[in-house]
Amino acid sequence: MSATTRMHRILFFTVVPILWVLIGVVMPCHADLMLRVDNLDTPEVDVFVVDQVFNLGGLSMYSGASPNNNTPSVADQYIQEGAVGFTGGVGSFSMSVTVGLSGPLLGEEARMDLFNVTLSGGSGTLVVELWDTDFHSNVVAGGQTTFQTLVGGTTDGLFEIGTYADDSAAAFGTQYLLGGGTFDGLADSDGLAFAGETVTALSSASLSGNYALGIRASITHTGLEVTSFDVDLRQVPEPAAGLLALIVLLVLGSSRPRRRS
Ligand SMILES: [Ca+2]
Ligand SMILES: [Ca+2]
Repeated sequence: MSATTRMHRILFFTVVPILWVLIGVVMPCHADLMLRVDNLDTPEVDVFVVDQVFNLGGLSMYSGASPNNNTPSVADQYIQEGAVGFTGGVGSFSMSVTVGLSGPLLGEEARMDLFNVTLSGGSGTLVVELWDTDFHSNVVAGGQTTFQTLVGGTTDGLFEIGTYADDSAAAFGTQYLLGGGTFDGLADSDGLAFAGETVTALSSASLSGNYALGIRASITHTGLEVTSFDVDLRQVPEPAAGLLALIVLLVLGSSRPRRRS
């Protein structure tokens, strides 16, 4: 067997199984993505959108969760799996545009993004939530799963944001607070620009296997006011790429044909 053939065999039997394990660690299952928009001054949740539920008359075909007595009240705006949206007025909030993204559209790793711009004609609080209940972590015992929350935007009112993980993979389960903040633009007559970044790690004892991620934003206005924001929540990749590169270098080094002296 030539040195080159031996090197190829070593690479195949060493690196391929490692790649297989690493890909399994970061790959979530089919996403179950939900968007809620609720004016707290009106009874019940006002808007509930479930990804890929386009025909509200055919709900018997939908086998996913319908928590807290919510049934989809507005059809999914986007044909892409992993994108949900709502555009319209909700009570004193005369216009609100929301787009929520997750997998598979946002890739194979756990990641969600919530974008919103809301205009009010009066006082009230609007709660906008994006949840995905079907992420998966194969974190080993003693390991941890790390999440990053990025938030930015502008507000004339009071803006509060929280990102959450739930180990039982329940939608609207706020078991672990991952990040967020409170940004108060009420005192500023000309509004407030804000930004924040939070990194949180959960141990394998707290989070493993199937889990849910959620973004919950609360917008409080007192008149003709505008708030806009974007929140990006993602599972930070473990240092697998660096580890893999090191393993490949070691294998290549050990299988390199030796020069004759
Ligand atoms: Ca309501
Ligand atoms: Ca969709």
